[in-house]
Amino acid sequence: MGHDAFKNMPKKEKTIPKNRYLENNDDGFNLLAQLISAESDVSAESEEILRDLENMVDKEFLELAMNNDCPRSAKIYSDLQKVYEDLVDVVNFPVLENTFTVAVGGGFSAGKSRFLNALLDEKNLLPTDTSPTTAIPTYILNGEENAVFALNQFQHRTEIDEEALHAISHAFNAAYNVTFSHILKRISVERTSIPYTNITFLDTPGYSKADDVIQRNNNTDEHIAKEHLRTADYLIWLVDIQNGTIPEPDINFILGLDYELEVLVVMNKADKKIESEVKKVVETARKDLKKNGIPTYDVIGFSSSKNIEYSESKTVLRDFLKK
Ligand SMILES: Nc1nc2c(ncn2[C@@H]2O[C@H](COP(=O)(O)OP(=O)(O)OP(=O)(O)O)[C@@H](O)[C@H]2O)c(=O)[nH]1
Ligand SMILES: [Mg+2]
Repeated sequence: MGHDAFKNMPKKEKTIPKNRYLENNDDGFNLLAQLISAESDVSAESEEILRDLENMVDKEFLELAMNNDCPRSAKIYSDLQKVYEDLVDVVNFPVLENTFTVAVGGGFSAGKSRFLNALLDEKNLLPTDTSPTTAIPTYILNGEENAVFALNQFQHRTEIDEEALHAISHAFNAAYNVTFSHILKRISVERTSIPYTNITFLDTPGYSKADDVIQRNNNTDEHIAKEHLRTADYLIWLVDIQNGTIPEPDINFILGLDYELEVLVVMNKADKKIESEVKKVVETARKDLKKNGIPTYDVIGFSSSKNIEYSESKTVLRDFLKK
C-alpha cells in the first residue's frame, strides 16, 4: 500500500485520546511501516540454532517419517512444531523463562488494563478506555531501563515509544481501519519501577468483544487471549462487579482454558457499589464458581480507580503475588 493511499483513507468519527500516531497520518503510517519491517535483533548464533532446528523438524523428521511407516508421525510432527515455536519464544523473550507469568484475563472493559496500572502503581502505563482497547497481549516486567518492545508476526522485535504503546490499541483500528493483531504478536513493557522482579504480568485483550474486522480471520481477540492465557503460570480473572456475579460466558471461557491451578477472581469497579453489595456479589460469585467446578484461590472486590481491595484481610492480592 502506497503512502498516499494510506493518507487518503477515510477516518471513522470517534473520540480518541491525543496521540500523534492517531492524529497524524504520517506518524501513524511510519509506525506501521516500522513494525512490519523490523529487522531481527536476535544474535547470528541463535538464528543459526533456530534454523538448524527448523530444518530438523521440517525436513529431516518429515523425510524420516515418510520412509518409515509410523502411524503417529502426524501427531509427533505437530508436537515438534509446537516445541520449535516455544524455542523461538525463548530466544526472543528469554526473561519469560526465568520469571512467573501472572496473567490478567476477563471480558472486554472489565478493567484489566486499569487494574494492572493500579497494581503496578503507574496510572498511565497501559491504555484504558470504555471502548475495546487492548489489541495485543502486553507483557510487563521489571527492567534495567524503561523500554517498550513490539514483536511482529515474523518474530522481529522493534523498540517503540510510550506514545506508540498507547496508539497500538483498538483506537488505531478506529482511526485508520488497520488492525494490529495481524502484525504484532506481543508487546513487552520493561519498567525500572516494577517491584516484583520474579513476575512478568500479562495484560490480554478482552475475550468477549466482536470486532468485525478481525473476526474474519482466526485472529479474534478471543483466540489471542486464549493462546496467551494458556501459557500463564497464574491467572487473575477480572469481572465488572456490575454483572452481579461471574457471567456464564466467563465460566465457559475459563473452563475452556484447561487451567489447572487456582484462579484469583477479582470483582472490579467495586467503587460503583456500596460495601454490603460488594460482599453479596463476591459471595454469589464464589458459589457460582464452586458450582461450575472452577478451582478458585479466592474472590475479592477491588476498585482499580481507587486502588482498594475489598476483602476481610485486605491482603489477598498481595498474598497471591507473594506466593
Ligand atoms: N469506576 C471504575 N472504573 C473502572 C475501574 N476499572 C476500570 N474502569 C474503567 O472501565 C473502563 C475499561 O477499563 P480498561 O482497563 O480499559 O478495561 P480492559 O478490561 O482492559 O478493556 P479491554 O482492553 O478493552 O478488554 C475504563 O473506562 C476504565 O477507566 C474501577 O475499578 N472503577
Ligand atoms: Mg485493556
